[in-house]
Amino acid sequence: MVNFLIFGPPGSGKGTQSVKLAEKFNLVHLSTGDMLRAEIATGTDLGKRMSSIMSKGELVPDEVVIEMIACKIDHSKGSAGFLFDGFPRTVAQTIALEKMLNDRKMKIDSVLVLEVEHDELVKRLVARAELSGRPDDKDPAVIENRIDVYKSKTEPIINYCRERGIYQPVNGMGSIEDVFRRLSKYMKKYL
Ligand code: B4P
Repeated sequence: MVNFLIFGPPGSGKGTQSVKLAEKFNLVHLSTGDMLRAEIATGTDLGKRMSSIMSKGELVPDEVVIEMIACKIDHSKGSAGFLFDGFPRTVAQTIALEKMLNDRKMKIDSVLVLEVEHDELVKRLVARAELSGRPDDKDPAVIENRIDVYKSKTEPIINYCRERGIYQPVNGMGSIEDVFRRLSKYMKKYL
């Protein structure tokens, strides 16, 4: 099994690319953002509690996403590996994921980090707001807060991964197809 993390600021294209990569390489795509939005859409107690946190652009508590992911890993069988999208988002989540995988005789093989300029991130999220109606895309102040939260809480994961030799920066600028080709090239080395 080969396991990848796709990583980058909000709007860097994690979700967009993960769908295409999971299909191409027969990976299970696990998006904590999608899982949380599904909880909100179906009106579960968890969804109700997480909705206000997400609409402000803050991160939901680590234990919530760690539990969701552990459950999904144990119920996903028969693929070439996992593609984690938007998880982990804190160093604590990264350590928990490593432990979860190690306990199951797996590991993180590569962390693909999409690098996109600030103005392009804002442009993409504002454009998505028109189509998705996502509350966290509608307000420019919330978009800026998400980018700040990424810098303070999520970016430190990069150093952690660099020390483990699993950090792979990828240029996330350009068309969806250009970025897809670049990511595919790195992933092919493992598959
Ligand atoms: P996520 O659902 O992970 O979403 P995201 O970071 O906003 O976006 P992503 O990078 O996936 O962008 P996308 O491909 O869609 O998180 C949402 C929220 O959930 C978080 O703020 C947090 O509250 C919560 N959450 C999720 N996981 C969590 C965790 N582990 N811990 C705590 N909280 C968590 O692309 C954006 C737009 O750009 C799309 O419209 C796309 O079409 C467009 N686009 C993509 N690539 C493009 C390209 N190359 N050119 C032009 N447009 C492009």
